[in-house]
Amino acid sequence: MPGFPARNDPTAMALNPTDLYDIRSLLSEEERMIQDSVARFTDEKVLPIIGDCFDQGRFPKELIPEIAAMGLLGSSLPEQYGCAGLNAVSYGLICQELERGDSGIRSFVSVQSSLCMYPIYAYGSEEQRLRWLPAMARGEVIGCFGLTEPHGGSDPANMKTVARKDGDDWLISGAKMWITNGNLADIAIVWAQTGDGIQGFIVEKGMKGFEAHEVHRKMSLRASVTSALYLDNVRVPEANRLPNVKGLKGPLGCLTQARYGITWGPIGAAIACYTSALEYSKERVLFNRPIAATQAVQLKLADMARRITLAQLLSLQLGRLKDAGSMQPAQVSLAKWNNVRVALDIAREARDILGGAGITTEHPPIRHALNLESVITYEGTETVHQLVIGREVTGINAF
Ligand code: TGC
Ligand code: FAD
Repeated sequence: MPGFPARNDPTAMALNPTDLYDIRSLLSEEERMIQDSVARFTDEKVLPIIGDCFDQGRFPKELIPEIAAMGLLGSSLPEQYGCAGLNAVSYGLICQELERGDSGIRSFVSVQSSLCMYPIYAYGSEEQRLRWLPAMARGEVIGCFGLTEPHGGSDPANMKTVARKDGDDWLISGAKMWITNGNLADIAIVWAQTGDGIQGFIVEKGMKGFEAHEVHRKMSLRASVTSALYLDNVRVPEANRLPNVKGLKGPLGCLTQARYGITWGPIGAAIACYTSALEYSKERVLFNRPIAATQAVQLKLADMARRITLAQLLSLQLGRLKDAGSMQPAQVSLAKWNNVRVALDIAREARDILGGAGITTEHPPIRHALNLESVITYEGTETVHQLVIGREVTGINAF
């Protein structure tokens, strides 16, 4: 900074402000390549339009073909279903780089990949996999996931949606609320009570009695489609029931996949906010010095860098555990809780460093802060994840 003393030791190699621990060196060459290509996509295709999309309340669906062509839909599923067969760390890096653009873009990919393609892959018949997965990987069929209901999402065991057997078919009735991609989707994975536990069904757009209504007036995730789903005696053939799972562990198993990705995504949002505040603070001159030269602002920036570094290490270790096949749901809960909280706090602090300029979508922090208000609620609220950890360490269920 001209006119201001720099580091004490000018010969020391400068660290990368967004990767103080050189965590990138822990990635394989393939993982780095994937991160770089998604980062380029975010820089070139997402960032130039996303502020306007957020202002207009519009999901940029024109990006879907390129997202699909890059192999980002169902990226961890096997190549025999038209997917990229990447490891868990690569999926995490994809989420991180997409959410550096906007949580809405990462949400779209999370839902398609972890909440729709994953259950078809993990719980579906071979016929269902072959019918849906390749087309979903190509982005030609879009999915959504209906678990939450209007009376309370934290306790899905208490769902009211029912599926009754009627000859060779099922009749499904109920309502689902806050469903990402709802009005975009060609199919919905709908979870319903049956006489034999909770089961999953592939409900297709156009089936009689099935409607999606978009949620308006959102102040968060404005560049994402959120809907209510209504099912009034929708006739669904037995061929659309996911045959290989029964009980709440079905939907919760999908959530573990999606929550894993969500531990990474908000790191991207946090990096975007921190970088924005860092750059702004070096330019903004008050009381005859850049605000970056004040101790108060440096404390905030240093704390952001610390928290981002810890979140990165947490997700990377989680990813390595997942790739080794030993990741536990409670470990995912801890990282989802920590990393979303870190990102939300960083977004709010970055917004503050930008002063009045921080309240417009010309700069990313307010958009990320508003988005992260959803991210901290969906896929299990912060409280739910805290109680999962509480249950894990005490052995007592406090829900
Ligand atoms: P509980 O008795 O704990 O478990 C019932 C069965 O499920 C198994 N299980 C899990 N399996 C896989 N992954 C997990 N995370 C699991 N957690 C539990 C468990 O072993 C048991 O299996 P079994 O064989 O013994 O029957 O169930 P509970 O009723 O006590 O509930 C626990 C609680 C509160 C943690 C759970 O209900 C919960 O996670 N609630 C939050 C619901 C939630 O997260 N909803 C998210 C909806 S989808 C969404 O938000 C998408 S946003 C996407 C986007 O836009 O990016
Ligand atoms: P509630 O469950 O009613 O919770 C209200 C409050 O009570 C929260 O603060 C909660 O932490 C607290 N609480 C709950 N239990 C306890 C307890 N035992 N002790 C103390 N406090 C407690 N769902 C889907 O199925 N599919 C989707 O695609 C999807 N996308 C979403 C997109 C957006 C933008 C949003 C906002 C939500 C989405 N959801 C989706 C729903 C989301 O998962 C739920 O909002 C979430 O699970 C919480 O449910 P709820 O909103 O009904 O809140």
